[in-house]
Amino acid sequence: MTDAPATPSPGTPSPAAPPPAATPSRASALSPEVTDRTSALSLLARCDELAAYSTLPDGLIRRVYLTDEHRAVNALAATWMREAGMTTWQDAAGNQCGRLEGVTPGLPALLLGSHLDTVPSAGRYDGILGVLTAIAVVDRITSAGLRLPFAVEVVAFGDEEGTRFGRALLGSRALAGTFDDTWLDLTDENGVTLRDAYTAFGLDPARLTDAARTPESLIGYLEAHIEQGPYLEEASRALGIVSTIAGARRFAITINGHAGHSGTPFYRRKDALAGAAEIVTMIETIARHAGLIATVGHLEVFPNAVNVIPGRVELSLDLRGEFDDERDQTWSEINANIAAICQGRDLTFSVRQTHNAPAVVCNPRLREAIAAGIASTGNDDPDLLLSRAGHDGMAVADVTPIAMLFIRCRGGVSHHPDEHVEAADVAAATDAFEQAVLFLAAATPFPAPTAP
Ligand code: HGY
Ligand code: MN
Ligand code: MN
Repeated sequence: MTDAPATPSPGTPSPAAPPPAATPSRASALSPEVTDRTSALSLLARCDELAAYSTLPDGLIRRVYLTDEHRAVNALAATWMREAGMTTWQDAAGNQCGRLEGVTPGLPALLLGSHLDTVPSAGRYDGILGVLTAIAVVDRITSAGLRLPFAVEVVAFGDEEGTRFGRALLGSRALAGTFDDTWLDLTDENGVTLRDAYTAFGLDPARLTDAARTPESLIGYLEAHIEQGPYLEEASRALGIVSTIAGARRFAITINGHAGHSGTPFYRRKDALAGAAEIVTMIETIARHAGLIATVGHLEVFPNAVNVIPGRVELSLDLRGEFDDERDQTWSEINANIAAICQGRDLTFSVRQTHNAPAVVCNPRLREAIAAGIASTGNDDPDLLLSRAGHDGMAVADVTPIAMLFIRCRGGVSHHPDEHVEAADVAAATDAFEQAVLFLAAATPFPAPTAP
């Protein structure tokens, strides 16, 4: 599958070709074959094809980092990238990359991308549609014979969801150069370390830094993604622009009580689950009041028997907000209330932070490009939306400016097999994303021709 060096090498500069028109008429320039390959129906068919790579039976989708399914979807994405005129390689962290050179080889790149991994029982568009939209845009640029004043790269990230190792954004952190080597000791549900998983996948955990990009080699990152709303649907709009990606903190919280016989009277109990239940509703109340989002999505009860008082409960907390200081203030309040609830019930507790991603504000210039792209599809005055979901862009923002295009999805439903997008919205998104790239191209000076 790897058919090019891990890092694209700048070739010999060739004389600059004449710059393309700022807004070329794509429709007239594309061959029918490419028009078909980059149509909404083709993109949706590719989503269906990728959905088949899953570890779950009965058509359910679960595809996680550094597995056979990951390898297979990378290979498929690489094939489509090459068909679109890109050279391809899998980077040192297992991200599948493709590159279309600009007017001269070796120019800084505009990255387009999203992720190919999924949560358990996932939909087929979260992340995946963004990768396919990016490939389609490059396909159209290649087919129209355009040479841009920058290279365009597509990155299909291997891990955004963090489903396998409990830590999100591993692929995009590696690309941004912010991968922390202590994460190599993380384990999956079978006790396999991330270090061993890299080795089994054919990657060298000691060479992860090879995946890191430099700010100088990039001009920005654009990502198209289903909205996971339902704000676009409620506003009857197909497309929107992301203002900020909410910052998220995640915690593993353990409540300790005392297990015992279910005949024990209430006044003698230290019931960890009763305390946890109070904590879950307290978290909801505080987060609602603060205007933030909080989710307790994972709960384990020990020993988990019908006639035994729960002696220990482990629960997760995912807390998100637009402003980091508000979110941190809310966490302090939640933490103080956990302490008060535990004290009132004679329980003890411990907290471990498992994830901390600051909120990321999208870059105004790149946002303007997305707005121009949306306007070109006739969807004027698009909504500016806070993304409550996390995205690869959060990590990529550490190395280059980012912006995002949101695509309406039915009912805002995501992380569920019912995830659904309309073909007309996918068509509009592909056109808008293409025009956003061309808008940036028109606004970027061409490199001075190099003397032969
Ligand atoms: O958890 C999230 O927000 C994202 O879907 N990974
Ligand atoms: Mn997701
Ligand atoms: Mn996603």
